[in-house]
Amino acid sequence: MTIIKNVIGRQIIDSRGYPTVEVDLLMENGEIGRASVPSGASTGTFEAFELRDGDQKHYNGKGVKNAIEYVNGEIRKALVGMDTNSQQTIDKILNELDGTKNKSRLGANTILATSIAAARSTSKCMRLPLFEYLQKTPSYALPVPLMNVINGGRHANNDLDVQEFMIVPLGAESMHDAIRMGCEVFYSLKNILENEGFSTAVGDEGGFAPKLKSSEAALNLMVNAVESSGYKAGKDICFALDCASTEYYLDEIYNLEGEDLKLSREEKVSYLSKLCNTYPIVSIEDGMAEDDWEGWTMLTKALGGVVQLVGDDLFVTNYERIKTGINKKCANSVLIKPNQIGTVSETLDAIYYSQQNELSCIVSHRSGDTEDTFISDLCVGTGCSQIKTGSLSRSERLAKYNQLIRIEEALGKRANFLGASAFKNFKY
Ligand code: 2PG
Ligand code: MG
Repeated sequence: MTIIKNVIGRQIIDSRGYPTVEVDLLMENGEIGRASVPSGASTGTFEAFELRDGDQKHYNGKGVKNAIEYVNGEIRKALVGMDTNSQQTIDKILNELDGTKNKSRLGANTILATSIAAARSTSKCMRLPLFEYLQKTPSYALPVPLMNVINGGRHANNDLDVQEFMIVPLGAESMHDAIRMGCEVFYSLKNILENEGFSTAVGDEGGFAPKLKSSEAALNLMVNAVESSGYKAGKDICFALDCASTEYYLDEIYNLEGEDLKLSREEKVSYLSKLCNTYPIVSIEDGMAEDDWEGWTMLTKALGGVVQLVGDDLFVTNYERIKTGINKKCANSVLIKPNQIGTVSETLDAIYYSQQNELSCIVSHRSGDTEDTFISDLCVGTGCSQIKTGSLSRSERLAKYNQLIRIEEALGKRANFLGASAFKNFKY
């Protein structure tokens, strides 16, 4: 029932206009499982390898024709006739075919697209919704969304050093209610920006990208937007940041050019503590750089009891790095990006290992993304308490929110929107 008849790879275009890999698995019973993969801009050094052609005459070197050749050649040969029923077996075959530690021969993009296509085809053949197929134990938890309404860093053409300023509608009653609240704040923020003479053009993740100079300026606008939508900042809606600190860390100094600040790791901890004391911030991602373990330990000691501290570039969805983080008492939460590690099975391993060790998990998109909604099903299926999938504009972001609305509808009365309980281990 779950036997692969054919494997077809093609080059499609992501939300930044860059090529990416899409794979169709055609099953013996006529079902098709399709998947396409995203791509980051502020990537961590320790992420699995993304294969690009490097041919400058073709999409400025960003093409993925070699990846597609692997799908239509080696991978097709290895997978046709295989049963996708065991995701682990499929992923093992793909990893063995690649033969490297960081998927540098076939590319994590090539492998992940195939791996997700296998999960999707199996769920279709089994007539199960994808989130249910991915479940280890029944979970009806719907995640709190972290919605990136102001874009900075590598995702926007402005001076904001912090990459993402997110609203967290933890006071909502349901997923669709959280999305409505997010949209309403997004409209208010647009009005405020217009009235104050700022641009309302959006960045890579669909949040506004005004030419602001400091984190405080962005957070002040967010407080205004929340309150003018009729919500209480700190009660109905809290805030989250992705500092993407690796991007401006050099020689043990955090260089916040937009704010004209050069901070030591101690000063960076104080900078973040001050923001947390002034604004209702419940979560800070990559507050320190990927190789500044000492800074991470320091930050966790200072804020770990009250704020969710999320490792993205630090952990790169990699079991080994998460384990190191636990030993060094760094962070208390893990960002989960399937393309950082490159297969569905290894993504599930990272999630379950983190959950067993009481680290919260946030499933995340990438700044270059497609209409694929796998992460929404992954998040619900694994009971991760939060999802990060951009702002309330740009269809590649909304596709994930819309899928969560459908999942909530399918679950009906069983659906349990986590709300504030997602942050129960922290100050909130
Ligand atoms: C991040 C991501 C997604 P990118 O840093 O968390 O928001 O950005 O995909 O560019 O790495
Ligand atoms: Mg990040």
